[in-house]
Amino acid sequence: MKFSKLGAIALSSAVACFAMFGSANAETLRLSHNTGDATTWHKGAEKFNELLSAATNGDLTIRVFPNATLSGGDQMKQAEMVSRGALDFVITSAINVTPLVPEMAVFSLPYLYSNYEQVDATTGGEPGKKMTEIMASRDIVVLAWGENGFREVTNNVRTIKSPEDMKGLKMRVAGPMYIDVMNALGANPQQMQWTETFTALQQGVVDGQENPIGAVIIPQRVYEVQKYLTTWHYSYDPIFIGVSKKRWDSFDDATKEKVQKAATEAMIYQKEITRKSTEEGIAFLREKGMEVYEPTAEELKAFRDATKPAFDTWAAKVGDELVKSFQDTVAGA
Ligand code: X2X
Repeated sequence: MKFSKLGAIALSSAVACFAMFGSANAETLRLSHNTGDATTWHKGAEKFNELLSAATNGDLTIRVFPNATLSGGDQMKQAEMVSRGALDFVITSAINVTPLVPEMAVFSLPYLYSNYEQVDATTGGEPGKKMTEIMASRDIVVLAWGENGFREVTNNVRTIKSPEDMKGLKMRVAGPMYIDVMNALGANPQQMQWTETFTALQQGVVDGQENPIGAVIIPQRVYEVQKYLTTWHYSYDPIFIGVSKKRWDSFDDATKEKVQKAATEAMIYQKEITRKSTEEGIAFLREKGMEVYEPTAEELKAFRDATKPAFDTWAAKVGDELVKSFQDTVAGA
């Protein structure tokens, strides 16, 4: 029988329908992160969605929720929600996971790293693999490492050139390890959600904060409420795309492969734009009126020495073996 005209119309409208609405299996998964929608974290998340939607012909899309809204604004709670399967995906940084997985503090131990080569040697090598295993044992599947970056200190009181300059400053910090670091420097640390920090700086509730230039300080316009920045590179903070084990186990092998590939590529992109923005960042911040101080090697050593007690406290919490594996890889990079 000849294919009827009516049949052809029915078929073409079915195709049109499919193109418009995707297949019957189309599913939207949720991704939470705890920075604003202009950051490189957010751009990385959107890239992940774009790549995954394309790879699955629209069967899987990711809805990105910035500012930790899905965990009621609590940036530390996101990891715990992913761990118990209440949230599909998360992009967050190491320090935010430490209440659940203390070992994650290894990355951000003060002055563990001096440069990106050392960072990449750990995230791309055995130490990164080991951390992925530890996270998987807490039901968070780390798909790829990205970058928050080297955290630099800003404040409204004075130029920071030495540990003495930190004395008495009221500093907003993200997590428990940074409280110990700030205490070692004689500052007055206060743990606060990132989403509340801009206002706190503006109103003088705190004098300063510390965050990476490219990923956070520039896109979240910290320069509008802070005068002094010192590039002390005291702590490196990676981010990652993580998926709940529950969700991951629900994917068939072909889907897992697509999710993995999209995450890997999205974080490569995110790292690239973060490093570029950081590189151009100091000039940009000076243009915006910030006073940027770049410490000498000797001045950096004074910060390193002063923060050693916090390093030791947290190295003990993380476990000597893990710390040593990071240090060995750093030394060989
Ligand atoms: O809260 C911060 O400082 C931020 C955005 O860098 C983290 O999530 C650790």
